[in-house]
Amino acid sequence: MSEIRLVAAPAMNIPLKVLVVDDHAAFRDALQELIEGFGHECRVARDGQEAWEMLENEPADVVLSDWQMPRMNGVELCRSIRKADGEGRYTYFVVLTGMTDKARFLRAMEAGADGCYAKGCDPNEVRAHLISAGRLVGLHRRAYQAARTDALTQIANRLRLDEDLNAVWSHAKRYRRSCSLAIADIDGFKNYNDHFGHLAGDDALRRIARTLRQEVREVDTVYRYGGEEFLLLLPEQSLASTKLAMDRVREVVEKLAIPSPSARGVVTVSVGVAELNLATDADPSAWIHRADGALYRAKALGRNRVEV
Ligand code: GH3
Ligand code: MG
Ligand code: MG
Ligand code: MG
Repeated sequence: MSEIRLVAAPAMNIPLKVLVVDDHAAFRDALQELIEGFGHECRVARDGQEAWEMLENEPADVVLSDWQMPRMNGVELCRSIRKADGEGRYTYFVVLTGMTDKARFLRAMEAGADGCYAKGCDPNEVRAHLISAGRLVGLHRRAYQAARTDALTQIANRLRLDEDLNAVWSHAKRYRRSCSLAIADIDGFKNYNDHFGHLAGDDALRRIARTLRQEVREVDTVYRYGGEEFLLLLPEQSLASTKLAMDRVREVVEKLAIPSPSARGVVTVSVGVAELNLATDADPSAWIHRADGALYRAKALGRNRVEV
């Protein structure tokens, strides 16, 4: 069984997007050259305000910032970044200052900095900051990913679904884009477990999850919705083409020929499909509810079929 590892490796060598912020041109350029020499991407900004505007267009993994600068100082920049850092992003922030008063170092840390050091261009010291940054940024990325992944099947989980549904919903509202949704439920799965045991059931779930993932487009997402229920989001896909796509998927699952105690002799799925309708769906759950209704009909009409 695959395990989700959150422990950071001793040294993270992931390439980082770095932003150096300093009103002193020579220092800025020297730092940039050094960082690029370590194999990271590095942009520069002349003050906090310029950095803030650059980060709005393209976030950075690491910011190395001077404290005293015109317009917006380093600690103000740090506070703004911390407010904007969403769940999916953590900006590692280091203040490099010419000031030597250690009480100030503490103030920078309290404002959200990950480190505050005397300004310098020592290659080993700069490299040390980047190792520390890579470790934390990597850890954050893995934790974020793990929180949105189903441990059994390694596909997207409910949390990811809730976030994506909200995103699809507002995108569709704003741009009048279409999207279809399918719910696939394994037929007679309780019986399967009772007959072959829970571990064999887990294997079947993993195989079906992998198959669904392989059979849809790159832009589609497959989620583990419930125990033996999978939800698929298919952007820009009409009801008719989703029905066709899911008919094919249903057939592929059947042809996996996973032996089953059911009358059909192999594991099958029933599928309900619904296209987003902004005129009638009050919220994403109304849309899911319609797909659920279609799934219920597929079950009632004999299973191993797709209904809309
Ligand atoms: P139907 O054709 O109407 O869908 O019948 P069903 O037996 O599939 O439906 P039911 O909802 O009664 O049973 C779902 C079963 O799925 C019961 C539960 O033990 C099994 N299940 C849910 N999650 C897991 C899991 O993580 N692993 C295993 N092995 N089984 C699971
Ligand atoms: Mg300065
Ligand atoms: Mg079910
Ligand atoms: Mg079922």
